[in-house]
Amino acid sequence: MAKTGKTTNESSSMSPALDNALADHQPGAGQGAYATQTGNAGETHQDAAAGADGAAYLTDNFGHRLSDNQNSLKAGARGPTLLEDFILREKIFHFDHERIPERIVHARGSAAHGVFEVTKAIPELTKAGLFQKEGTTCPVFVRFSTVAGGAGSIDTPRDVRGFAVKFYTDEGNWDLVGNNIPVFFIQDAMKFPDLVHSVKMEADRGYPQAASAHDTFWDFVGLMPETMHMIMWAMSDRTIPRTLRMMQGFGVHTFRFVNAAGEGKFVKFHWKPVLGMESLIWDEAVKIAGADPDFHRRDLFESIAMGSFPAWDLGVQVFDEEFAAAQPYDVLDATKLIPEEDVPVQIVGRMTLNRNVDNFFAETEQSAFLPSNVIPGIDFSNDPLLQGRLFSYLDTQKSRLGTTNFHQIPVNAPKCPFHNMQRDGLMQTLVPTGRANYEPNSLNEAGEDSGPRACPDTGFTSFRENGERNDPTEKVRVRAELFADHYSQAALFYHSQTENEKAHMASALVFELSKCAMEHVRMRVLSRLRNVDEDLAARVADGLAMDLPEKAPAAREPVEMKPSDALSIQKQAKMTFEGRKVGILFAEGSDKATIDKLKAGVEAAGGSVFLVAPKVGGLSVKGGTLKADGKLDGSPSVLFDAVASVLMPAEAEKLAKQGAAVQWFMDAFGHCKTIAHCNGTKVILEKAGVEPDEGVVPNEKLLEVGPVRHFGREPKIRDLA
Ligand code: HDD
Repeated sequence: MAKTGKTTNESSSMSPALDNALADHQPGAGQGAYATQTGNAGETHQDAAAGADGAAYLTDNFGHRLSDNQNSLKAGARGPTLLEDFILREKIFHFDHERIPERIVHARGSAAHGVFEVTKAIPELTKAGLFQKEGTTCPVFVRFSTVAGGAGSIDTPRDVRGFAVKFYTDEGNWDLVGNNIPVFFIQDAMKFPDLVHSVKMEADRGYPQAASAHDTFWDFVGLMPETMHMIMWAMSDRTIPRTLRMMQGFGVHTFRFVNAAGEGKFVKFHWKPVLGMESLIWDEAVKIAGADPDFHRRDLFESIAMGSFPAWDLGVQVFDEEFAAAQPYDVLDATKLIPEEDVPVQIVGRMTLNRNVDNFFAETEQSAFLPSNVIPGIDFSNDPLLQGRLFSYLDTQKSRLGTTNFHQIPVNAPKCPFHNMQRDGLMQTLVPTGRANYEPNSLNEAGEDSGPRACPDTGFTSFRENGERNDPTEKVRVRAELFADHYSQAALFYHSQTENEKAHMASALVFELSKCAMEHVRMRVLSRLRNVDEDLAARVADGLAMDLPEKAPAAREPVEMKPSDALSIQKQAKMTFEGRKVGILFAEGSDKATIDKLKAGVEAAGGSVFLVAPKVGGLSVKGGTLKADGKLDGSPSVLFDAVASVLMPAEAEKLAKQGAAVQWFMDAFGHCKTIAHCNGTKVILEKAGVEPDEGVVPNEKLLEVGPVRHFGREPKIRDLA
C-alpha cells in the first residue's frame, strides 16, 4: 500500500476497526461538534462550511475545507513530513495550547446553569432591581469546587467547597463567591497567599495533593490562632459532603444592602439546600476517592440530566450598626458568624440548577467570578478580607485567561447590554464602531454618535456612611479589637454538634495531626485546642498518644455563647428519598417482581435505583432477564445512600465467598446506612458482621425506614472515644 503512494482513507485502511473510525469521520458525522463550535460565530460561517445536503464539512479554523483528516503531508509515502502542511501545523498548534493555567485555588470544579427566582420582594432593604418584585427571575451560573487540589484531583477530599454563583441580572452581573462554610481561616487578605501556600502540596516535594493533613498546613494553623473557628468546621463532616446538592452555601462576609432612600443595612447571605444536608463518613470518602474520583461531578451532571434539579433557598440575615456594636464579636471579621438564633435567616429566593454545561472547558473552566461584581443596592463592607478579594479576582483572571477581555467569553459576559469607552486589548472580539472612544466628547454636535454617558440616578453609587468602628481617616496596619477573640465561636461550633459529630471532629483532628511529622506542630495545635474545649483537646491528645501541653495564652478571653442547632448537620438532616440513590444487589435467579416493586417504591418517593450484580450483560432471573447498571466490584456500596438485596439462597452462598459482596454490606453497615435485605442474604450479612438494628430491615420495610443514617450504630463500629 505504502509503495503506491496512495494516501486516501480507503486505501490506507487495513482493518475493520479503522474502517469504522474512518466512517465516523466522513462529512456529516461531526454535525454536533461542528454546530457547537460555530454556535457563537454566526450564520455565515455555518453556511460556508455546509455541503449541498446541509451536512457539515470539516474545516480548519479559517474555514478551509479539509480533504483528509488522517494523514499528514509527506514527501512521498515514506518520506518526511512537510513544513508546508498548514493543516497539520494548525491542528497540533491548537492542541499544544489547549491547557490554560489552572486556578491557584479552587482548581477543581463542576458547574451548571440555572435560574434564580425571587420568592419575597425586599424593596425596603435593597434597591437592587432583582429584589423589587416577587416572581422576578434571572439566569445563574454556579461553580462548586474543592480548594486545595489541582484540576484533576479527587472530588471527596476533606476540604472546604467553593460555592460561586453568578447572577446575570438586568443591572449587570452579581457574583456571590462563597463557600460551604460561613467563616474563613484568616481575617486579613494579607495572609491569603500564606494560607494557600501552607495547604497546597508542599513546595519541595510536590505532595500531598488535595489534603490538609500535612505539616505545613498545621504549622500555619498552630501559629495563627484566628484559624481555630474555621478549623472546627473543617474538621467536621461539612468538609466531606455526600453530594454538592446537599450542602449549604454562604457569602461569608458581611455585605451591605442599600435601599432607594439610600439607607444601608448589613447583610449576610446563606444558601440552604432544599434536599437538606448530608455528609459522608470519612472511611466512605476515602473509598469513594478510589471507586469514583468524579463522584460529585458525576452526581451533579446526572441529577440535572435526569431532571432531578438541585435547588437552594437564598436567605439573608439583615442587621444594623446598633446590633453590630452590641455583639461580643466584630461583624467585619470573616472568622465570625452571626448565630441564626440572634438574627433569623429570611428566605428571599430560590435557585434551581436545571441545565448542564454544553462544554466543560468553554464554560466551567473559563468562568471567572469577581466578588467586585455587585449591582446597585448591594455594596461591600470594610471586612479586610473582602477588601483584598476585590482586587485579587480581577487580577488573577488576566493571568489565567490571558486577557483583560475575559469578560467577553460567553459565560462571563453580562446578559444585559454594556457600553463603555474601553477598547482593544489581547483577543478583542468585539468591533466597536464610531469615533467616540473617549468621554466627555461633543461629537453629537457634529451629528455623530457620542457614545454612552454616566447615569447618576440609576448608576452604582458607593454607600457613603461609615458606621463602622474604625475611623476611616486613620491609616493603620492593625485589626479591630474584637478580632482578637479567636475561640468563642470555635467553642460555639463544637458545642452545637451531636455526640457523633463531636467524635468525627476529634477523629479528623487525630488523623490530620498524625500526618504531621513535626511534633512541635502537633503540640502547638493541641495547646490551642485547649482554648476551644478541654475535652476535645484531651481526646485528640489521647488519640495521638501525646501528653496535653500547656494551654496557649488567648489574645482575648473567650466568652460563652449559646449552642445553635443550625450549626449541626445531623440536627438538620431530612428523611427523604428525593435526590438519593439506592443500590439493589441481585444475581442469577433473583425475584424480578420484588426488585421491580422496590424500584417503583423508591422512584415514587423521588429517589433513584442502581442495579448491581456480579455480571452486567443480563442475568436470567425469576420472571425474565435483568441487566445490571453496574458490576458488583465496580459499584461499591459507598456510591449509594441505602442498599437492598434480593438473592436466592444458593447465589447468596456463592457471593458470601466473594470479598466484593461481603465488603458491600460491611461498608454499608459501617457507614450507618439502611440495609434492606431478603432472607437469602443473611448468610452474607453474617459474614460481613452486620448486626441487627433499626436500620437493618427486611426489604418490605425499606420505604418506611428511609435512606437515613443510623448513627446509633456507630459506637459498635468504631471507637468514638
Ligand atoms: Fe477566593 C477563587 C471563595 C478568600 C483569591 N475563591 C475562589 C473561588 C471561590 C472562592 C468559591 C472559586 C471561584 C470559581 O469557581 O472560579 N475565597 C473564597 C471565599 C473567601 C475567599 C469564600 C473568603 C471568605 N480568595 C480569598 C482571598 C483571596 C482570594 C482573601 C485573595 C486575597 N480566590 C482567590 C483567587 C481565585 C479564588 C486566587 C482563584 C481563581 C479565581 O480567584 O478566579 O483570586
